[in-house]
Amino acid sequence: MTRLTEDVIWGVPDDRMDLDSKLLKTTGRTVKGIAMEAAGLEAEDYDFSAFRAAAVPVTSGLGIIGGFARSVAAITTRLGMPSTVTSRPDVAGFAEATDAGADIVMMSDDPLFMAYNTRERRYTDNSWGTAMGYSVCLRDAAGGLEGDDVLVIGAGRVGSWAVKILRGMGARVSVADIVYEKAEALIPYGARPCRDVERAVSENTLLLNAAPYIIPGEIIADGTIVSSPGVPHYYDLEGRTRCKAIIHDPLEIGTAVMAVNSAAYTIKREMRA
Ligand code: PYL
Repeated sequence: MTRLTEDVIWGVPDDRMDLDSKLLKTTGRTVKGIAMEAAGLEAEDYDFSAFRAAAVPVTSGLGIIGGFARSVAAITTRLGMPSTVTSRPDVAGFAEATDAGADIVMMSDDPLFMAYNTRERRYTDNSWGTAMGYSVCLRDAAGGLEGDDVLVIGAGRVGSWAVKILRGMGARVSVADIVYEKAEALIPYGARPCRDVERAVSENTLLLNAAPYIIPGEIIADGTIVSSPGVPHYYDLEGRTRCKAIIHDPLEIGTAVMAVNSAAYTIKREMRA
């Protein structure tokens, strides 16, 4: 998982990239719509105002990323969740969130970013959220994936989840990783490992790029749809010309999916009651 930097997420608090407009064009859904679909909430819309969210900065490991907690709180606010950033980090921040009655606590150290539902004592992690969100984006942009060939680039936590999720959507999944053994480890989940990523890219028009891999445009097939959570994110002019759609954001889709999925633990329990 590549660590974000302040300059990559600077525009998230004010929604500078206007992600909803971009996603509506390519997938027909807003961020919230993608998140609800990813969390298995059938409703067209949902009022999340009963879920109070708190983003807790965490100083462990490589420390706080400037603007990270503020970006997370802006994302949950855009979902309709009343959101705050705690004034203190770490355990004191978690205590502050708990005392304030937060229902969803968002916090990340270097290896794990979670949305913890305090009512259900369950969490959703960002790797799953990102993989699910970007798989839903690819499926919607492609008009369905049943029986279609999809190439997943990167067999890390996001790519590995994406392989399982895309297989669940009926896709025929190939996977490439700079460490071939990591791609091979996904064979039990029905994936076909590829040794030559450039050849695999040129032979596929549905890609999920979950690696810090900058794909040279000249190997991309015309009409390709790339669902691209990986950072750093860059497609050259040739790549942008050949692609039918390139779906990317640095943080929002994965964070929105995990927050909604975490709230859905409560929603689904109450539906069963
Ligand atoms: C969750 C992001 C998505 C991509 N890479 C992941 C990353 O950068 N993880 C580290 C996040 C550290 C946050 C820091 C803070 O500001 O609270 N501990």
